Amino acid sequence: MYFQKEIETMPRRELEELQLKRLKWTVDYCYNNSPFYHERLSKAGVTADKIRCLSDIQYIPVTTKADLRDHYPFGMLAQPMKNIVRIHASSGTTGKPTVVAYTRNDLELWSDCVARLAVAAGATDEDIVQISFGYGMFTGALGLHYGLEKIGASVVPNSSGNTEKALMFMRDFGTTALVATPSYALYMSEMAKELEYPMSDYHLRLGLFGSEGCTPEMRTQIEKGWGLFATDNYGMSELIGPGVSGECRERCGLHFNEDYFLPEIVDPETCEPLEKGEQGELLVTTLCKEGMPLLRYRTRDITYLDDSPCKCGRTGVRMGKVIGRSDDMLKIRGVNVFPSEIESVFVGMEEIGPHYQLVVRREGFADTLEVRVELIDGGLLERYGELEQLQRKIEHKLRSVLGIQCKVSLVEPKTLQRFEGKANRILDLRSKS
Ligand code: DLL
Repeated sequence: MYFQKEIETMPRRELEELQLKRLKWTVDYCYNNSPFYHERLSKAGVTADKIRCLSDIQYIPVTTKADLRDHYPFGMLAQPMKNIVRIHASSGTTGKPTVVAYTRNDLELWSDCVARLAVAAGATDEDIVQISFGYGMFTGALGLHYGLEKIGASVVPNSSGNTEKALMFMRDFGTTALVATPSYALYMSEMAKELEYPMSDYHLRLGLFGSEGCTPEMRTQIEKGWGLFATDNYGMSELIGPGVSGECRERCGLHFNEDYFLPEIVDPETCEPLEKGEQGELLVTTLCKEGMPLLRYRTRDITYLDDSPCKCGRTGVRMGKVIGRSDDMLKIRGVNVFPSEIESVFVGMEEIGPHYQLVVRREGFADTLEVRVELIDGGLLERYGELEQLQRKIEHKLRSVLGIQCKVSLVEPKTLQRFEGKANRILDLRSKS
């Protein structure tokens, strides 16, 4: 099932022609409508005429989050405020948030993108979908909301928080699909099990999860907990919000909405393009956006692209799971560590659950990493021999994957923090020591 079959299954050559036409349009549009890009492009000597093929995109300078911050709040806009119909902001925790503004056409293309990923994941107009992202400046909730309404699903704008009430609606409404971060979906299933209602009172069959990464193990746990089929979708506020890419039922990568977003993979240090299929930082150029177009935006997300055919028939290039962010990457004793590498160590270990926390300290001149992991069975804490054996096993595995020594602390079930939005599992105490 497709939402816009013609676009979603467009032969790649045709799609690339369309991208080139739209890239030229965007460069021209930015030059003429955005004072920020007018200056950038003039300095770089780039006009639409200089773009003769897609790889000519390399002539265009990259745009960074710092550019957005420096022009906070509206300095990146390419339309007067009277044409802007919605404003969102990123969910960052430090400094000024980054702002994104939409024209009416932008909202239309946004909901099309989300509708595509929802249909690709298996959502239909028969679904009752509960949105458990926080409504507000965050793009997640309203993004999914309008996309799902567009396909005719019954949308329940429940928001995040007040989990017991959300679970009550789920039981009473017969909710069939859940929109949330994977960590919140997991937390909700834990809570559902603690309530007096049997799990047969819930009817979830589909999960549209995104906004943060999720290991295969965690996904399995969410699927088992709810008895649903989980899919992943990716996006970021600056680019539009959710709807940049999403998984189909084959779940072998996230199909990019390439008619609207042009992806590139570059070396995060040099911004030089990498070979096809290589892992690096994702840069994205918006191809039709009017309110706040972005040229070669540095997402900081590390992933790869795969344009091999997909069984579902969609031709949009597939993006691998985000393995981490080049700026959220932890640097410990000179070694780059991505939380997802640590998670991969936990996969297949029955004794531990998916909840963990990383504590980084500075002791003397050296950084130390403590990995706190929740046990499934708290009884193990009494069985010292077994506990120590497990701890050693994890430490050993971490050492071989990360190349550094770290300390593992196994803690009681349900003692680590749970999250209603994106999980924040890193506690970096280095600046405080
Ligand atoms: O998280 C937009 C979104 C909302 C996407 C709902 C999907 C669903 P921001 O708050 O600006 O926007 O955060 C963007 O979150 O650069 C990634 O690092 C991370 N991220 C988003 N989706 C995924 C995903 C929204 N599926 C940042 N897997 C991005 C891994 C993700 N990381």
